[in-house]
Amino acid sequence: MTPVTYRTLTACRICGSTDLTSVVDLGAMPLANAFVSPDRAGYPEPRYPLEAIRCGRCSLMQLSVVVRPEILFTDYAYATSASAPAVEHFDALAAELVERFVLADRLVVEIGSNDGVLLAPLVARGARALGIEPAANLAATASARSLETLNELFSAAGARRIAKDRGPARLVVANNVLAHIDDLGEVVAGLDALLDDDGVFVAEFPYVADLLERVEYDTIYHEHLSYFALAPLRRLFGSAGMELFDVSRLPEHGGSVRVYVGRSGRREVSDEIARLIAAEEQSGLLTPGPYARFGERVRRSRTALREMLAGLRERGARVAGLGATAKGNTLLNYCGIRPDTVVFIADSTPQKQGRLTPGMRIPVRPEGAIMAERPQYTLLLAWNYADAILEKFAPYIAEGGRFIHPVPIARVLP
Ligand code: JHZ
Repeated sequence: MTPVTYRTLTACRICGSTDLTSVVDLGAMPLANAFVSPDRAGYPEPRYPLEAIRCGRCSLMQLSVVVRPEILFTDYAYATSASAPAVEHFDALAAELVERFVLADRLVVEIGSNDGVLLAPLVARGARALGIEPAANLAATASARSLETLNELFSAAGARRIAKDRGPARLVVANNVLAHIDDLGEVVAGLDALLDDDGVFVAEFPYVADLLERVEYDTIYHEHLSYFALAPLRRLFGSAGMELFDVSRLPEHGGSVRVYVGRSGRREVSDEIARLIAAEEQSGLLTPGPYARFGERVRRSRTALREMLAGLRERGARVAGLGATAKGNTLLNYCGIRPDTVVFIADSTPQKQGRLTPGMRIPVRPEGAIMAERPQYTLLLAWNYADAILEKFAPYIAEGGRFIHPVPIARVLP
């Protein structure tokens, strides 16, 4: 019997409606973080449908299929600490959370704690931080840094066990994780079991309004099951006796939102919640319009990038890439960009180096390869870090090197 690797969505993950319509179909794609070791290069890799759909009732954009989390997350190539700006971001977040929610000596649980990038500054500031991380390689990295990490997927049963063993948590935090979880009801039940009466849940996730506006179609991949606006999330927590009490917009990952959630009625609710939801309503984000236009804008973006790269090839220019990102793999596969066009991709993550990108099979090399080889152009696959990367690669730019920023429409930097 063939093992079940994915399921097709039949109803909206938040409101249960079966009124689901296609937003954009990116075709059959390999998994965005499934980097291939060279000895496996001769073997084809599994592909899964990659299509975003929209719920006609609550407007949640989501994927039409759910790949089993064990396939995606047991061994995970993305290590947050490989990106210096992310380390700074989470250090600042730890400082804010410890001060605002008085976390010294309190239990803080992080869902999807990766290599401990947030656990470390939380512990340094006196919190009792515990990570939950399904990837064995990352949980081991964090544990080696003396950051206590449970190697498992977050579940309501696991949350009850933690609360029983260690007492309730003052804070549960989940960054770039909510979008990855199929059963959001299970998350809410876990939070209910784990948080103390005044406990807070803080989550960051890419904001669908920014994704649509800036044509960040490459951030669509199998790990990202949901593309949240605030309105559907308010509905999710509201149905479980919890409420959003604060929100902020962030520049991270092309535009993100950070929400603060507590038990209903326990904390003063910021006007920002109503303001952002009103903005979502006024901009049409909760209507079909922006989603219907998105597909055409994605196809135009692909054409512009392909034409730019074809022109460079004709002129004999050498092009490399920077950032062997998950989104880069959506972009490369959707645009059909192969090693004859982008000869290698440089990346600071040791686990990605020496491997080939999924699907297009472009070799990943250490970051130093850009300065050593000096390709005339470098495709910026980690465009979310454009400022930091342009600064870091100032010597490359000074010698005539240029970056290509691929979305919304390919352009050359600086
Ligand atoms: P980055 C990840 O997506 C995966 P990715 C995940 N599923 C998710 O939800 C999103 O983040 C939000 C490298 N790099 O952050 C390091 C350099 O080489 O854009 C990383 O491999 N030099 C959890 O993979 C990659 O680029 C540098 O100077 O799309 C960045 O990956 C910098 C700054 C980064 O996320």
